[in-house]
Amino acid sequence: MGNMPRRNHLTLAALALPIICALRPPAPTTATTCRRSTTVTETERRMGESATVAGDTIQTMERDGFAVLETTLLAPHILNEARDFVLARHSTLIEAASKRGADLDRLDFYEIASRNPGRFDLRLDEEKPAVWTTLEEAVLDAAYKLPRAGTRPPRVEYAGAVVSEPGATAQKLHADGPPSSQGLYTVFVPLVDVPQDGDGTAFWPGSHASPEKLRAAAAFNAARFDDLPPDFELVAPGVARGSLLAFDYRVLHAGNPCARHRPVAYFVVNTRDDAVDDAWNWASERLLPPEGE
Ligand SMILES: O=C(O)CCC(=O)C(=O)O
Repeated sequence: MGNMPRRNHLTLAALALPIICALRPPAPTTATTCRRSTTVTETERRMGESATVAGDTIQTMERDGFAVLETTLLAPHILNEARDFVLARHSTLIEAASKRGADLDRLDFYEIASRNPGRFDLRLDEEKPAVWTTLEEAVLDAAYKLPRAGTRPPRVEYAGAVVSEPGATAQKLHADGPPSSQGLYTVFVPLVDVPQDGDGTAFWPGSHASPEKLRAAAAFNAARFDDLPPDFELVAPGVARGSLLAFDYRVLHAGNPCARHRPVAYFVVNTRDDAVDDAWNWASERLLPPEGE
């Protein structure tokens, strides 16, 4: 879900996640899923965000490359609506792809792409329901806590959804962008609860800022196991529905295997001064007629 060619990202990865996990089990997460409750107004929250909370998030993001962010803006009925929309859209697209006889493990259409067997990326630029505005507001509000790479306020460049199906295999370790993509973030809005060390997203903490870790990830491709650094670990934070998971475009991560439907809305947040364009991430061939035709 980024502005840099995904197909290239995957070449960063070298080994399938199960092999990596077999080498060294994931370490316990340092992230928490505690909800923060507050009575301040939205403006106060944005402008006067407690220095401790914002400072903690900035430190965590800079150190680990990912953080669980709390928000009070996502009520259960909003999340239910978003979940139902994503699952319905996913099944419409899978049905259309199946009717065409497409290989579901390798979908590459304008509206949907397979990111690995059983894991689908849905493009939602034309099909966003009204409730998406609320999700975007929550993401933008939380984005004020992220480290910035430019002088402009954070903004959402792009939105979509990832759906993992029962039987989804582990993703390869990859980054959403190259080392030059500092200041870009993917923010996940899980539409179901995700347990710690469960079927969510696993990260290699600190890999966004480490040339050695990026090199080691590339070496996985060549199966040079000796190149795994001694501090190799994968951390899969628990994220309660209603919380957000933000990660640096550069951090190495992978979706864990999944035994249920796990829908996640996502937003690409830009804190740089230049714009990004995600168009290359998607094929031009459509499964369905464009909206309104
Ligand atoms: O499913 C996940 O948790 C991660 C998905 C992902 O990183 C991707 O599709 O590129």
